[in-house]
Amino acid sequence: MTEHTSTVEIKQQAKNLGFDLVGITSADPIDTAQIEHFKKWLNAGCQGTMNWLSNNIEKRFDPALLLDGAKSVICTAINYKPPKTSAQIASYALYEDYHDFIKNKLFKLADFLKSQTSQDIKFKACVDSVPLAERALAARAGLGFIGKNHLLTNPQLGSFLLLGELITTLPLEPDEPLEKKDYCKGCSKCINACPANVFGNFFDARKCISYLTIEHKGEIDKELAAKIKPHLFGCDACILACPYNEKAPVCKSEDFKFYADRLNISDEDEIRRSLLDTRHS
Ligand code: B12
Repeated sequence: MTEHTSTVEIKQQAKNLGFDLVGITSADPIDTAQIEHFKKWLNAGCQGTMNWLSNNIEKRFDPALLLDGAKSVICTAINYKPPKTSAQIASYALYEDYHDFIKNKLFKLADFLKSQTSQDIKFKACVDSVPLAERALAARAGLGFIGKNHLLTNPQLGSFLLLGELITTLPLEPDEPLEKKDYCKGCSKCINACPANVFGNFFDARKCISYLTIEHKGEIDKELAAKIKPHLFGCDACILACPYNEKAPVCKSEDFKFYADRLNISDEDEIRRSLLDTRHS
């Protein structure tokens, strides 16, 4: 495999493996402005009790600190728009655990790359729990834009997208980000739909129902607690309000197991017991 020649095949292989979107970016650090944004967000305390977000902070901004000699990041996304949504459970949790599901596909993509070259190439597969600025990299790789709801949104596929990255020492031709324009022009539906008013200068995770029902450990403020019902695990309000998701296609993956019975769970303890092991530690 020669430098900058085989990205078409890599992308085809990624599509064959079931990824809906794939794009390539360099392993260079993310923009300084985004690094500053993240640090200010932490300083403002918006991470709440998710203390793990301030660990390994430099790695989060620089893929080469996660993999020695990293040259490229292959960014992927899986469309998980469900056939039906639940008012109680975030849509991603209606499926099998996406971390392992996506990681296995990334490992298969790495095997394909290894089979194409005699070079000794290295990889690191990242899905959610690795300290890496996934949305910033996906935007740089051309997968979509960052919407007002802070979600990586693709103009055709919307924002029911789960991200995964393969960092590699292989040098690859990078893709361009999407054309720079205001993709959310004139629309504030996500901001207005948020039951907890999280959108301001920063995304205030401390108020986010997803944070309160999945990540937060400890007492919940009474005023916030009143806003949580009917949500039991996560919240999709800012996703469901987005017009890009109205016309987006439903998840077409046959191997991403969808648990239709979770649409009908009525017992709070049952749902929390069965889903809480998917949260970060
Ligand atoms: C912590 C976390 C949370 C927290 C905090 C959310 C938040 N907005 O920060 C909580 C628990 C609340 C949460 C909730 C959800 N999460 Co979450 N979460 C993460 C995690 C682990 C880190 C996010 C982070 O760095 N936050 C810090 C803030 C400062 O980051 P930020 O606002 O995104 O800003 C960064 C970039 O977007 C960029 N940036 C900012 N502005 C702009 C503007 C432009 C133009 C550009 C190019 C870049 C850019 O710079 C910043 C620095 O990196 C990521 C996985 C990962 N490793 O990245 C998943 C992740 C963001 N979550 C994900 C999901 C699916 C969700 C939920 C939809 C789950 C649910 N239904 O309950 C909600 C959505 C909430 C929302 N609207 O953001 C997906 C999002 C996929 C997507 N399409 O964007 C991710 C990427 C996991 C994955 N691998 O798929 N999450």
